[in-house]
Formats: sequence, C-alpha cells, structure tokens
Amino acid sequence: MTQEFDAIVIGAGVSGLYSLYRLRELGLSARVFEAGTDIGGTWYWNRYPGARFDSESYSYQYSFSQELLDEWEWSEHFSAQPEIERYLHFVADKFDLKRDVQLNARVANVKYDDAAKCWDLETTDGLRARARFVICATGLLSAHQFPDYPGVDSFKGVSLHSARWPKTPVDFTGKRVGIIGSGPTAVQIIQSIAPECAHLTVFQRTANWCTPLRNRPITPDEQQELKKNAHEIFDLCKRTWAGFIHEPDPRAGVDVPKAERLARYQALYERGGFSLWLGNYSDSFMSRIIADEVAEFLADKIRARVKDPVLAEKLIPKSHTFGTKRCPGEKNYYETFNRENVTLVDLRETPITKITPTGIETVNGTQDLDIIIYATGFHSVTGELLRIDIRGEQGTSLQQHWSDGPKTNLGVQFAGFPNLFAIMGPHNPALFCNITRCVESNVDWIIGCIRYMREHGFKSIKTTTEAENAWTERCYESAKGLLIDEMRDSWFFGSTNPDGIRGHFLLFAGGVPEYRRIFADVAAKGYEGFELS
Ligand code: NA7
Repeated sequence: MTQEFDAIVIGAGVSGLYSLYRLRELGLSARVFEAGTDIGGTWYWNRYPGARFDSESYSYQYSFSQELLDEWEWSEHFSAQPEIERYLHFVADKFDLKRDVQLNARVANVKYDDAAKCWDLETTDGLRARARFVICATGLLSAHQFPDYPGVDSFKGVSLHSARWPKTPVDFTGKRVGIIGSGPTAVQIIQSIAPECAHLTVFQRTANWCTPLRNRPITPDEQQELKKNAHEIFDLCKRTWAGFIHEPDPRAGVDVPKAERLARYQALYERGGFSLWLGNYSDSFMSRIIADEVAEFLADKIRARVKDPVLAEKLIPKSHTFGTKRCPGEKNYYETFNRENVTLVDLRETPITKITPTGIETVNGTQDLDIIIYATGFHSVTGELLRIDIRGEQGTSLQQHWSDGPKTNLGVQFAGFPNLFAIMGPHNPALFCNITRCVESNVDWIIGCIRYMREHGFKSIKTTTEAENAWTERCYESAKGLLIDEMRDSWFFGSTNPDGIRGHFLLFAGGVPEYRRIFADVAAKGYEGFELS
C-alpha cells in the first residue's frame, strides 16, 4: 500500500523535526521517515562518551517558539549528548511531532514520476509513500565511514564506530582500547575514556589544533541573563560571518601591534569554545601571518602541557596551519597523554598495515586490543544523500548528476529534481554556521517557497541549470583567498568521500549574512533562478 502525503521529510534530526513543524503549520500533510529507532539524528547516533556541543547550548537551540525558550533550561554552556537528546524529545513531545515520524524506516529510493509530477519513496523494508514535495533532512555528517584497511571485519574483539555508538554504556574498565582518529570526535572520546581503560592507544594520522572548550555549569544568574537575551543571541548569530556568537575584532590582525595580538590570543584561549577560531581578527581566515602566529601560540601551549617533548611535537600539527579545519574543543586532552596508560602511535611514521583478529598491525608490529574505536569521520555533506537512490526527471540519478562534483542552487535544489529540497546538503555555509541557525533559515525559506507556490497556483519548482552552475561556481569562488582552500585534506573538501566528490569544495564560505541576503533576494524576485509551473 502506498501512503499519500503533501510532503515527505527524510530524517528526524534537528532539521527534519523543524521541517515537520513548519509543514504542519502551513496545513500540509507530512510524514518523516527516519532510519533510527528514535528521533534525534546526529544526537541520536553520536552517543559516544564525551559527546557534547561545540556551539554554546543557547546559540544552538531552536529560536522559533518563545514558549519553548521559556520552558527549556540548559544545564551547561556546552551541554552533553544525553541532555541534547532529551531536548529534542522535549521539542518533539511539546509540538506532538512524533505521531508523524515513521521510525526504523531507512529510505532506499526516491523516484520522480514525470507524468504525475510526484515523488515515490520506498524504504529498505518495502514501505511506500508518495508526495508532491520531498525535503531531505539527512544531515551533513551522517554517512559514517570506516577506514579501508584490510581486515576491518576480522577483529574478534569489540569494534565501535563513534557515529553508531550502542545505547548500553560500554565498560572500558580493565580493557586494552585502540582508537583510530584524532578529529573533534576522537578528542572528546579520548579525554573521556582514558582514565577508565587499562590501556588506551591513540592511532593518530593528523594532529589537530585543539582549543580549550571551557565548559561549565550555567549558574542561576547566567540562566536569567540568557533567557532575557535569547533573541539578542540569535540576532548576533545572524550578523556574524560564521553564524556563531563570536565576533572578531573588525581590524585586520596584521595592523595591530604584535604584543596586543598575543594578549588577544591569550584572552580568547581563556574564553573557550570557538572564540580563538572565530572571534579573532577580521583577516584570521586569510592571513597566513596571523594563522601561523596563532599556531605557534598554541604549539607553545602544547609544549607546556605535554611532559615528553618528543610526544608534544607529535601532537603539534605540522601539515596545516591554524584555522583551516574545525578545531576540536578540549578539556585536559593534552594532559591525557601524560598518563602512564595512554600511548600515541603516529601513523605518519608507523602506518597501519591491517586490522587483525586480535588488534591493529602497524609497520612496527601488532598491538593486541580488546576494543577498537573508529572515530574516522564521514563521507561528508553528500554522503547520506548519495546513499539513497534518488532519481529525478527521466530517471536521472543524483549520482549521475553529481558525477563531476555536487551541483546545487543555493544548496537547496538540484537541476532535474523538481520539488525536492535539501536542508544541509552541499553548498550551504555549514562549515562555520552554527547548524540550527542555518537549519531554521533554510527551512523557513523552503516553507516560504511552498507557501508562495500555493498562493500563486504553482505545482512545481525546479532550479534552472544556469542558476545551478552559477551557484556552484560561486561556492568554489567563496573559498578562494581563504587559507582553508590550501588545506584540502578535510571534510570541507570530502577528503574521505568517493571519487567524483573528493576534492571539490562542498560548502559556501561567503558568510552567513551574505547567504541570508542572497536567499531573501531570490525570494523577493519571485524565486529568480527557479522555474515555477
Ligand atoms: P573528522 O573531523 O572528519 O575526523 C576524522 C578523523 O579520522 C581524522 O583524525 C582523520 O585523520 C581520521 N581518519 C580517517 N580515516 C582514517 C584512516 N584511514 N586512518 C587513520 N585515521 C583516519 O570527523 P569527526 O567525527 O572527528 O568530526 C566531525 C565533525 O563533528 C567536526 O567537524 C565537528 O563539527 C563535529 P586525517 O585528519 O584524515 O588524517
């Protein structure tokens, strides 16, 4: 049996839940299909020890309901995964969203029916649905990936991926644990579990520039202030280039005396979160002088915190300067390596040759382990969309359409895929944008577009190929002149994605205010660059 709706949403995370709320408000019938056994998306899957926000809790929360803002209180400046998951359930229950969410429903394919001008969806279990509109709320870091070392499946102990963490807590007591990866996820895990393990071996390929998170409980006085200023916080996020609460000094760092610059780095280091990354100087992302100086500032901190100088040098990134990748937020991460029970294996010196039934083999021999943790990231941005067989007009697959890199208009539509929208697909500013802030504005734009179509009697919207090419080119241009463009070994460029995607800049780096302005402009011009029929 095929169920019929006005709109189908794929994914019940932050963006899927908000889409459902807005679609209902518009009076549309909608159904969310979610692969997980529960709602929450990223915050459902990534339940590993130490998982928490890298955005301040109050800048990440939804802004759309005053009641919600009044009723919910965050306990910490950077709340942990269990609290975030509770929040999303609180939202879903408050707005009675769960009755329209189909859980355990992994979408296998979505096909456009040219004659009926509708989309047909099928899940891996054979559930079928049809709708005029499809909203892909599949997330940008959802398609987790394992490294392609031989023998990954042969390990006889416990294998865990950070993005598929079990619901029952893992007991590390007395266990020999190996973790592959040293990105933001690995940093959170390593600093959390090290005290529990009998021994923890960290297999690091690339060190990262970690900055202190400085998480702490929100005091009752702070709580009051945060509630009073909730909308000011959201407005600030709309104004800043990176969509966060951190505002850089408007001066170029190179115009400021060196002593003053160093004092600012220290103050930002003490403030925590992304302050040093996003709140530095206006030229931080362009000036190699400033980036290298911050890198040297942080390298000195690492040298001061790690007792063994050889080990400290291994933890100092050598392949990229500060700011060209997201910086992991840490608490005692560097001190963790002073522990007797923690070892670092530098994979640049001693590469992994294979995973064996008993552990991890490098060119130096085998390390026997009870547990292997893969904190090896994702097929970023395009991964989850391409796991679904999406076929548009005349049966053209998204895979074919993107065989030479993703092409989108504004990140929300793809030519030849009418009435299909993506929220956090390629070419949105999520590189820096605080996710919920960008989710809310993208969903509001999509809903505004559907409302406009209904008011004007249009049944179909699709981007023109010209507008798609222009936006795609604009995204590539947006990275030019930024230091991130020189460091292509990151998820911004799909470094672990398959051929065809890897190497293309997957995001928009023109800044959140510019992105919002362009969206508003396109809508004000009757959806310029889109064909309505
Ligand atoms: P990331 O940032 O993509 O990090 C993945 C890590 O896994 C990184 O250290 C990689 O090293 C490492 N990796 C990937 N493949 C391998 C192989 N084959 N061998 C060894 N090491 C490997 O993902 P995260 O989950 O940490 O963070 C994602 C986002 O979540 C982050 O930006 C925050 O926004 C929150 P590499 O650097 O490629 O050498």
